[in-house]
Amino acid sequence: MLSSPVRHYVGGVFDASGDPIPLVDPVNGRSAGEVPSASEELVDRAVGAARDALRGPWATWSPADRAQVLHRIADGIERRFDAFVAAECADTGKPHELAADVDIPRAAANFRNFADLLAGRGEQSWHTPTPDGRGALNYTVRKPLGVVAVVSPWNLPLLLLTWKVAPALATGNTVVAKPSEMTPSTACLLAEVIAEAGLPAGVFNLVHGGGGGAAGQWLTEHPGVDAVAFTGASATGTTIMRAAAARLAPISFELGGKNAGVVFADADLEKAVAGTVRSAFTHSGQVCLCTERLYVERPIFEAFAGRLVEESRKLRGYGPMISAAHRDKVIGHLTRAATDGEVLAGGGVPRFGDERDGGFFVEPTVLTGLAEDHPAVREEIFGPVVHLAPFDTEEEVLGRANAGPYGLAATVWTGDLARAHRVAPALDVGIAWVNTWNLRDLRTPFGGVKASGIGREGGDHSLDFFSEPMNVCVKL
Ligand code: NAD
Ligand code: 6OD
Repeated sequence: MLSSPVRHYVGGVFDASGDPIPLVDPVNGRSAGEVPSASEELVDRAVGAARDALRGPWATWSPADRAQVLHRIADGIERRFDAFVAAECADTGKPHELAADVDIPRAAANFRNFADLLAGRGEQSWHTPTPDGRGALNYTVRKPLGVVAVVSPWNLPLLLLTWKVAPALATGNTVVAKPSEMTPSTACLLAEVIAEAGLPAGVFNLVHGGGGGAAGQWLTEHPGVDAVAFTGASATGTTIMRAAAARLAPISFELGGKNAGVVFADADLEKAVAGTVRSAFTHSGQVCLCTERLYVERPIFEAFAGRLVEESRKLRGYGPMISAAHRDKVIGHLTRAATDGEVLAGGGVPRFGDERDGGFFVEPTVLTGLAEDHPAVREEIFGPVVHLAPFDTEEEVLGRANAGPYGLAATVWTGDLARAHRVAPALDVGIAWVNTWNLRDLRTPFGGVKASGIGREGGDHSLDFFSEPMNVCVKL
């Protein structure tokens, strides 16, 4: 929970101006305060503050100085750990252990990871022969892009915001961040931590508000913004890309998915079931990496489906959808799926007999029997829903898994090592997990193909995106 109202942070000053947008507690549907909507003038001021800060003392900070401040920010998050966890749970309704075990530790780890990586980054040089025999020395320096806009979604609010803010600061940029209007609180706490960590005023700025026709649009269209790092829906990516194209600003996009899983008959059935419970139902399916369609080799289809249904019915303590509108969208998919196919488990709104009946919950749901072009099999649902289908051959399942507009992540469950190495790289995705799901090493490339994203984040990929190499050639 926040001890003060949700505030913007511009040029080193906190500010709660702007028309209020109501916040709703997704657990019970009750009012949960409000978030101020930044005016266009405030967004302009935030970009101006970020531009000014590029010419201030920040420009003289060495990579080691920047690494130190990133560690101080991580320390600050850890010091106020409980407040961050409470704020993330209040905004999203997610279970306490999810925020405490994943979101908030990962936010601190994001800062430490990029601080540590800075220490290992070198510059390249070449000795170049010249006709006079004396040669030339070429060397590259990496420069920040300038003012970076970071626009982030509601599902993993602090994790995804810091995943971009940390490398942007590590490479010497200044930042204007805009979190989702539904989940502003941890970003606000982060601004407090950043202020305490001693970053010069204007290096990190935070504005709140909506997307189209509001802060998100004004920020991404702003001529003073040099690059846009965005995580969110693919359709929003198209809009932002158009805005960035007008001034040829670089973009980094992490977008939607319709992730497939493949379970071969030689897999360890119990591990595949347990892994699928995690991959389909973590955060009630509101993680971009969640498995929404699962192909199971025919000889084990019935056994696998039976066990998955059993385990999904045992799930307790799961969180709600982020909003009534999102719950209604998910339920709309389930209603249509029930007519066109079969609901093996869940399929509706649970009844708890307590305040949660006013919230936005959906039962963990297992579907089967839908055609590959059915909306519930083709479109991103972003809820606790997985569709099971049998398959017969490796070639066939690769064709089905690789169909459709998205290509973010996939899982493969098999006991055959050669098959694992054959199938995983043949999947049309940015990230494939074999016999696990969402096991992360922050140095590895993260991102999607097709409508799931543009560019890669993680490790050097992020540091490369947020900086530009420049070559200096010195005649000797
Ligand atoms: P969204 O695209 O609606 O919103 C994301 C952010 O963009 C919010 O801050 C929003 O205010 C802003 N925004 C919306 N319209 C805008 C516009 N016209 N101009 C500028 N900014 C705008 O997405 P969401 O509903 O918050 O998040 C869910 C989506 O995000 C899902 O599709 C999910 O798959 C995707 N996602 C992807 C990843 C990934 O790593 N690939 C991670 C998390 C979420
Ligand atoms: O783990 C990550 O780095 C990451 N970007 C996760 C994204 C999850 C999407 O909801």
